[in-house]
Amino acid sequence: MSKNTLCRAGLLASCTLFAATPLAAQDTDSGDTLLTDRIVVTAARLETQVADELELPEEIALPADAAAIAARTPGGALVGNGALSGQLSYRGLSGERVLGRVNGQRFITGGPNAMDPPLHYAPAILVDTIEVARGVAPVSQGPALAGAVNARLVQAHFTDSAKMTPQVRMAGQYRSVDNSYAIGGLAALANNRWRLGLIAAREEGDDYEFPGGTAVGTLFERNLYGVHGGVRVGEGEVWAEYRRSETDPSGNPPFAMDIIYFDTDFVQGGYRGDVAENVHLDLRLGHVAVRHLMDNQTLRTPPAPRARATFADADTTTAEAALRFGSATGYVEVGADFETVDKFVRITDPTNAAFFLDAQPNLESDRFGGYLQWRGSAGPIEAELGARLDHTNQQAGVPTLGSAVMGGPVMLANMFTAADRDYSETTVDGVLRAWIPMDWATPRLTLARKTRVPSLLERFAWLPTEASFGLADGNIYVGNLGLDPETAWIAEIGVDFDGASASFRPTLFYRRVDDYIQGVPFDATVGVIDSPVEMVAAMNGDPTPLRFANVDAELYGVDMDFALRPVESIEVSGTASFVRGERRDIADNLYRVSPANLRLSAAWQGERVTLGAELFAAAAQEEVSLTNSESPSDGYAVVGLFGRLALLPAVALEAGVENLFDTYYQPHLAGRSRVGASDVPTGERLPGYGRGVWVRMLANF
Ligand SMILES: [Cu+2]
Repeated sequence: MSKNTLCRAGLLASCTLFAATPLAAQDTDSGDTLLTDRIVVTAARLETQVADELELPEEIALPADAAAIAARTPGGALVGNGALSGQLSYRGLSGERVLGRVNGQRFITGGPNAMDPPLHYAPAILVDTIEVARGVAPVSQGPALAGAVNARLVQAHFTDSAKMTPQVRMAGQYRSVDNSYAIGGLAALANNRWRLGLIAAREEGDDYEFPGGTAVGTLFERNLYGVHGGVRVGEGEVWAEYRRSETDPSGNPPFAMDIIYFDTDFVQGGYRGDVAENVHLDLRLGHVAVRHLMDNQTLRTPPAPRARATFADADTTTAEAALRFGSATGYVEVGADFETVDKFVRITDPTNAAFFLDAQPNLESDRFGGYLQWRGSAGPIEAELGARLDHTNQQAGVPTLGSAVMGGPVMLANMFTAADRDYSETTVDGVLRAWIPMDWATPRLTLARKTRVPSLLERFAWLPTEASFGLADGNIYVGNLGLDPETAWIAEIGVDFDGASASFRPTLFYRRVDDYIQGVPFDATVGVIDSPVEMVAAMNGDPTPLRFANVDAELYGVDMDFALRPVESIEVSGTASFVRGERRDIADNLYRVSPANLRLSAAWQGERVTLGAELFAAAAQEEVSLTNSESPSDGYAVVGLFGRLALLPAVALEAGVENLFDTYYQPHLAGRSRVGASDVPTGERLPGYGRGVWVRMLANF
């Protein structure tokens, strides 16, 4: 039993709805899903020590951004950079330190400032479940320094009979606060041998309202469609899927530019299944191609005086193989994976064809990895133990500059071209998890060493720009060819208390990150413009640029989820999270670390009706980063109401009121607006959504 069991038993009544179909009977993206909190399928197989699954919350209006749903996990928080550009912060770390995947597929996002973080490609309206690794990810999931999240989109499932039957799943939502709608669904045909499904979603929203006006430049629009299928071959399945995501002009107020488009194709396929008695094989090939344009003219009001439009491409090809000997709870797994990445970013002036700069000139990264993972028991102790080795090569091409570009950037491009632009790193990761299952409590321990190779941006950003994978602190950054990989040493202890009418799962964690990569002052003479980098940065509005460098950091905290069911029809549940992040080499705090917070919901559940309220409260954050010029924030509390009505066994209506008291608040992790003509003053943190109503219809046949 876990919190989720309680939730899904009642509160998240969507499970009652969706459990009717043979969901998730076979969609193992890899062996690790067997270690997952997969309550919907069979309660007998829970291994909640490794990962949690979040279903779509019925307590809130579905945010377009699935990162906002993932952020409901204990230790989770949302880094807000735009309606479709949210990042999951997990235990104080975000960006590329948290691995994000869609349908188990790894890929590199396209925007140099992470306008498309991984979950950008998982419209909430199409999400089936979000799997969040508890604490650290198993080595089988590949490199992942500070956590891992995987969004699974709805898909067709095999049935028990030879007869082809249709599967239909539809959802639609209207939300008043941003006048947005989202519709999405699955139409599929399947039997016990074949499955074929089509998915599609469309979302559109206006600038949102807050107490005090309209947050201009926050509108969004996105379409996604795809096809997938599988056929049973022997004891396994051969499967394939293709998806295209098209984001249309969408605002990013904390950045200098807004999204004009993301046109992104996802393709992957493979085989998964038993190849012999107790031998499981998982093979997977994938490719993701991101094509992106952003500018500071189309949506920005008023448009920036100096027109800029930036094109960004990113391509990722992956190949993975895993062979498992043994059962789900006692095995040895050996795996190998390969990932190759190409990135290209060109900054242009739409009014002058002779002005352009290749800010990321054909950056390439190739990674080969291998791992060994064991799962078994020793007496009363259950354990998972794994180690992996990765070798990464990184290269950069030669930047091309238009003839209208002169002075400092030309000098920097020449210096970069003359430098060594070929690097390789070998990294070693290890994870040990152990737990002792008992009747009402499961004490658990995790020890891990996790690494992260510097990103292509952190290493090769030769041109000082604000591109920083979404830090949005207003600083101009420049790359550092000499960076070393980050190494995190992680320890956590916790206990899962599970009773019939209550569950409580606290975790205490410590993360020591050596060679933590963050911006530091470019040189010792801060503010004195005595280098080409400072000259170029000053011309672009920041005379005190930062360069990425290895520093030392540590994070510690405690978080938990809980659920209480004092009587059958009432459930109280929630999460509480606390984290501190500090530099170890100087007296400063880490940037964009969430303040202590509490989420508490209470629901009454009748035969066909559920009614409830949810409170989210966050403390003030005074522990801010001086290096990143971060400002403190105030505490706040917001309340929402929600309800659900089961109309038919397969159709439910959900509705609610968000921010009931129309509270003005500014989430600490929200970016600061740079839109001139908005009711949010320039430089202020974007406020949370004002009061609004929402209504949602869900159908599943
Ligand atoms: Cu962008």
